Formats: sequence, C-alpha cells, structure tokens
Amino acid sequence: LPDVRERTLIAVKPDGVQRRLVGQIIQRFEQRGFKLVGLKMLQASQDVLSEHYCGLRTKPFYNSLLRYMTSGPVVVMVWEGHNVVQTSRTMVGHTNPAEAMAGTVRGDFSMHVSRNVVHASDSVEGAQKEIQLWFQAKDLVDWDCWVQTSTSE
Ligand code: DGT
Ligand code: DGI
Repeated sequence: LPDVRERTLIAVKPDGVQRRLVGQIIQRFEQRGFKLVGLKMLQASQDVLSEHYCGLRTKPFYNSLLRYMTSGPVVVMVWEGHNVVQTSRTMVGHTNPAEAMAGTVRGDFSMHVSRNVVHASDSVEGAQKEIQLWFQAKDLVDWDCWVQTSTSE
C-alpha cells in the first residue's frame, strides 16, 4: 500500500482515563496497524472544548457535556493510516452505546451516551480542524515504519 497520510483525532475522555482504559484503547489502534503520530494528556480548557463542540452549542446537553469533558484529564492522540477516519469511527462504535456493536470501544466499555469513553473525528476535514485545535504542528511526529505491519505489502 502507498504511504497514506490521512490522520484522525482520537481522545480518551475523562471517564476513560478514570477507568484506566487508556492502554486498551491505544492497543486497539496499534493492533489495527495505525501509526501513532501525536499523544498528550491534559486538562481540556473551556476554549478548546467550545471550539471542538461548536456544532453542539444549541443542544440541551451542551453544558453537561462540557462539565463532563472538564471533569478530569483527557488523553488526545493523532493516528495516521489508510482510511483512518472512517475505520476509527467503526472501531469506536455508535455515539449511543445502546446501538454500539460489541467489539467496538463504546460497545465494550460504555452504557450511556453521556459517558461514552472516546472521541473520534467524523470526517477528514473535521479531523484536520480538530488536530489543529488540539495540537501544535511541532508536537506531531513524522516517523518511518521499518518493521512489517498489517498495512505493509
Ligand atoms: P464525539 O466523538 O465526542 O464528537 O461524539 P459523537 O460525535 O459520537 O456524538 P455527538 O456529536 O452526537 O455528541 C457529542 C457529544 O455530546 C457526545 O460525546 C456525547 C454528548 N451527548 C450526546 N448526546 C448526549 C445526551 O443525550 N446527553 C449527554 N449528557 N451528552 C450527550
Ligand atoms: O462523534 P460522536 O461522539 O460519535 O458524536 P457527536 O459528535 O454527535 O457527539 C459528540 C458527543 O456528544 C458524543 O460523543 C456524546 C455527546 N452526545 C451526543 N449526543 C448526546 C450526547 N451527550 C448527551 N448527554 N446526550 C446526547 O444526546
């Protein structure tokens, strides 16, 4: 396969960090063959979250969503690879855990939409915006893979 530069933003939300799920979530993306190019833990600011969730500003759950997202640290990551945006959405599962398939992150670890453990960008353009919002370019690492992975031919 050609080297694919598509990237997505994945975040382990505060409930995922509290429940010690960070390692298991990273493992799923590594195992799938995606390449980790950025990773950090931080307490999310209101500014970043209001931008991140600007499309949800009018929703009745917006304030509780921001309270949840600031209730503890998050782990934000940038993953790269072939079709990573769409594949990550499949791996993460439906927004509502009741509809998330078993085997997805939400289907395995979550039971309520307000505590759904992870975020995954929902489009290539959305991913680009979110990556710029959460990361500085200098904190993303371009590295070459020299071992055989599931994406190498
Ligand atoms: P993500 O990946 O965090 O952007 O979430 P999505 O795209 O799977 O879900 P979306 O955009 O429909 O909802 C955005 C966030 O709003 C989601 O992480 C959970 C929260 N949310 C959605 N529905 C509800 C709800 O009924 N109650 C509460 N408290 N939060 C909700
Ligand atoms: O991209 P997703 O997280 O799958 O979905 P989204 O962008 O539509 O929503 C972002 C987050 O907002 C979602 O992960 C959880 C939260 N959310 C969405 N709908 C609801 C919700 N939270 C609550 N409490 N209630 C909702 O109906």
